[in-house]
Amino acid sequence: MTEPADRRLIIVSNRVAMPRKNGASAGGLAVGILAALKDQGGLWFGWSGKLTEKSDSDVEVVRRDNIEFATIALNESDFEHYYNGYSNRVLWPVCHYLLDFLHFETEDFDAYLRVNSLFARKLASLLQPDDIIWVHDYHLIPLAAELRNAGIDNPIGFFLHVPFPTFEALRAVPGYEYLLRSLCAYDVLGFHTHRDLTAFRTCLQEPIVPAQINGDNTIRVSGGTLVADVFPIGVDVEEIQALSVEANRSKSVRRMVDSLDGRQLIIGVDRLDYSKGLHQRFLSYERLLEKYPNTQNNVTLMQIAPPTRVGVRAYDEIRSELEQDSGRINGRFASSDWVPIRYLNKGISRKPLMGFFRNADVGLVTPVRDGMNLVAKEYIVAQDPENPGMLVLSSLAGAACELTDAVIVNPHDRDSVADGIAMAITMPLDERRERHAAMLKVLKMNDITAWRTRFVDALLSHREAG
Ligand code: ADQ
Repeated sequence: MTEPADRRLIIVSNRVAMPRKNGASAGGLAVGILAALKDQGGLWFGWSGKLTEKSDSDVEVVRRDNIEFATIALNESDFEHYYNGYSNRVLWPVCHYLLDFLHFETEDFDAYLRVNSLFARKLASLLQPDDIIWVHDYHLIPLAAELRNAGIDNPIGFFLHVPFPTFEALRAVPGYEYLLRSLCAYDVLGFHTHRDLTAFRTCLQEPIVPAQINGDNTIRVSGGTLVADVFPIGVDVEEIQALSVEANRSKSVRRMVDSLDGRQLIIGVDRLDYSKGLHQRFLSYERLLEKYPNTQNNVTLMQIAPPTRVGVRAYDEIRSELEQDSGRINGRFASSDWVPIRYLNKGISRKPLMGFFRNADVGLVTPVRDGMNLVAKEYIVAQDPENPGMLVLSSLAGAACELTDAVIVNPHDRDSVADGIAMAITMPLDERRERHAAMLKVLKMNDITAWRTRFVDALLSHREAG
């Protein structure tokens, strides 16, 4: 067999994110993929971010160091229906168990199929026989089946960055039977946690997808055998540690620290998304200020949340809701020299971000549901091990399965979150050090390289065995 390092790794995702000069990329998938491709190199295929009136567009290929970026433009109307429609108004809310946000239109599903078939056609023209194909996320579930139809026999794996819903939630999705069958066309399926894997397995039911689930993580379906396993995504530990130390000396980070005037800093960093529990987070912070009056004028919450999916109504609404929340809480508690919430509605570059993490006494990560949550992991890695801050983490984030030494809270319970923050800001140094060391150990063992190599190895060994 050709060694994995000699075989070209092809990553496919909805959007290809070219590395930016300042390193700002507010999206876990892009951050994870770029870090995973950095060592091994390869080709990253997907949408360029450009829209066109044409139904077809040529592939543009650009090389940066050891990575080739191959992109296509998408038809404007197809994009609206495939991306904003079926992907983000159906699959995203259901995968996050937020069924109230589900909005289905047949034309959205049709466009989802059309775009997947376009992706397969364009990608097929770039492939070589030894390539290993790794498809990412819910936008591209039908891609393997489309590639197989086009005669592609290469190993194809799929990684889901969001949670996999239980059957009772999944069956609310029009087209779910088709999605399940499509998933079974992959050689390897990867999930963040055992909960997701179990949920997927329980969806394989007669008569939709008759399957035999074996003890070794293989599943026998009518078309053959696939592997479904847990591959929790990690972070680039060395890079984050180096950036956070470097950033700590930078002017922008020093200015931010000076402006706190000795107050403790609580930091939240999320894409502006209803799954991230930002409204509930602001209310929990308000609860902290009420319940623990000595925190008034002694803590500052800095929430960084750049808008995403602009134009999708639910996303526009959450933005104005948060503006109202922060305005009201600041109006209620602010004094002439203190503002309780600093709310930044924009992305910031990676380096100062890691510096902000290092100087924050609390990392507040309270999604109402999250596949993993890389911010939680980045926050831990960016800490000074001699005097680390403490992570307050939602039990509903995938990261809570690994980061069991964080202060775990229920994001729907304001008292639970407020008490968790109070506990974190008063935690003795010894306990903080111990908890931090335990979490860092887990993150070092399963860093971004381990994630990539485990997945690619699983893909290759499954094909060898088959
Ligand atoms: P996301 O939902 O985008 O990812 P997350 O895992 O937290 O969430 O990743 C966000 C990334 O973007 C982090 O690297 C963070 O530092 C960066 N980021 C966020 N806000 C930023 C800002 N304001 N400025 C700069 N950078 C910002 C999806 C899933 C997650 C899963 C990841 C990876 O929803 O559950 O963990 O993919 O699989």
